[in-house]
This record gives sequence, structure tokens and C-alpha cells, in this order.
Amino acid sequence: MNEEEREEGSPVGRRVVLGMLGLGVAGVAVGASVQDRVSRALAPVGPVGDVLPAAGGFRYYSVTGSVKRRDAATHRVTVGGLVDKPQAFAMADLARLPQTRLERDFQCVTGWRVPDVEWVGVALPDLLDAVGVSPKARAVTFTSFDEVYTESLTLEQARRRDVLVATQMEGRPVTHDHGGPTRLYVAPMYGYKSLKWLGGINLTEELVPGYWENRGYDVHAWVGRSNGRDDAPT
Ligand SMILES: Nc1nc2c(c(=O)[nH]1)N[C@H]1C(S)=C(S)[C@@H](COP(=O)(O)O)O[C@H]1N2
Ligand SMILES: [Mo]
Repeated sequence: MNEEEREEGSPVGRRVVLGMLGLGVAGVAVGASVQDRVSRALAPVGPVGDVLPAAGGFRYYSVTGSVKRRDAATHRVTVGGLVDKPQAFAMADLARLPQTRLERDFQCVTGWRVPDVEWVGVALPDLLDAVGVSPKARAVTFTSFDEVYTESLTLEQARRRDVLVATQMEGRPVTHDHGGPTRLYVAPMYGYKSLKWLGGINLTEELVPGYWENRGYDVHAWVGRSNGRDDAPT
């Protein structure tokens, strides 16, 4: 895991979730060690825009205990729903589409941030053009092969060129821990939109809120302008 810190089951920070539920920490059966780790992880959080001083880097997040690895050779991303030509994209198919490179900060809603992360992949609008979006479609749902996590975007958001089906991170294939072989990367939004272990993309009429959105987080997760952070000091 190297510099990464495992925080299984604490995807956006337990304290934030507890706060939202109005529960005290004592009211939840959480092992002391887990609690300590989370507190430490959250301790350096400053106003939005601060860079974490800690050895930093990504924290590993998964709402499920362990996720079955997918071999890049057999992995497919299926695109279906309200499209003209549903298709299961192999890595080689994705590689044949135009490649987009982005270098952006990665920011979790709890406050940790990794500056200047390089991503390469297929911009979602290019993938959508490849299958042809039906005029009825208004939103996009993303499913993870962890079989639990989901995310969604409006069609307008999904057509942004800074939203990727990422296949590379920091110059290498996206690792399993970071959601490889394919992960969603939504540059302008908080990390929870960037669904890991992307297996399915579905065009829908209505927007279906994702995993954390069903637990109180904003569907439109613009960095600095959502989740009660609109008035955050700069
Ligand atoms: N499938 C899945 N995707 C996920 C999550 C998750 O728990 N499961 N956590 C999200 C959150 S809250 C963040 S901040 C980032 C963390 O990415 P990392 O684990 O690569 O650091 O992944 C996002 N995507
Ligand atoms: Mo997060």
C-alpha cells in the first residue's frame, strides 16, 4: 500500500457522517484504533484550499471490505441504457478512442487534497459520442464492480471534457487500490464522485443519486461550492 493509508469503511470520514446523522461517536460501535486513525486523518483539515502538511498523498477508500481484482485483459466497461449502440469496451477499445490528459488537484470532501495528479483516459463526451446518446437521456449512472458503490451525473455534467474514464494515473495504469483498470475521474467535483472500479455506465431519463448522496452528500459536488462549503473561508 506504500504511502497510502487504508481507511476501509470510512470513505468520507466517519466524523462527517456522524455529524450529519446527529449521532455521538459513543453511539456507534467503532473500534478505538479505527477511531484514532480517522481522527488523525481529519486532524490537519483546514479551510478548503489548504494543502495537507502530512506526508500526504491519497488515502485508500472503499465502502466494501475487499474488491475482486479485474484483469485488464478481460475487463470491460459496459455502456448501455438510453444509447443507440450499447457496447462493452475492452481496454484496447478505450485506447483506440481519443486520449485526454488532465493534471488537477484531487480533493476529498473531508479536506485532504493531493495536488497536481496526472490522469489519462477517455473524456466521457468522447465515449458518449461513440455509443450515441438518445435524445431522451438526461443523466448518467455509474456502477462499480465492487457491487456496492454507485455515482451519477447529469448529462450536461457528463459532457464536460474534464470528466474521464481514467485508465492511467501518474503515468501508469490505474492500480487496483485506486480503482483500476478503469475509474471515473470527475475533476471539478469532490473525490466521492470519482467512482472506483468502474464497470458500467448507464444513460437514464432521471438522475439516480449515488452511494454517498443517499447518505446526505450533495449530488452536485462542485469543489468549494457544495456540501455546506459555499461560505468556506479561502
Ligand atoms: N467504488 C468506490 N469508489 C470510490 C469510493 C469508494 O468507497 N468506493 N470512495 C470515494 C471517495 S470518498 C474518495 S475521496 C475517492 C478516494 O480515492 P482513492 O481511494 O483512490 O484515494 O474515491 C471515491 N470513489
Ligand atoms: Mo472522499
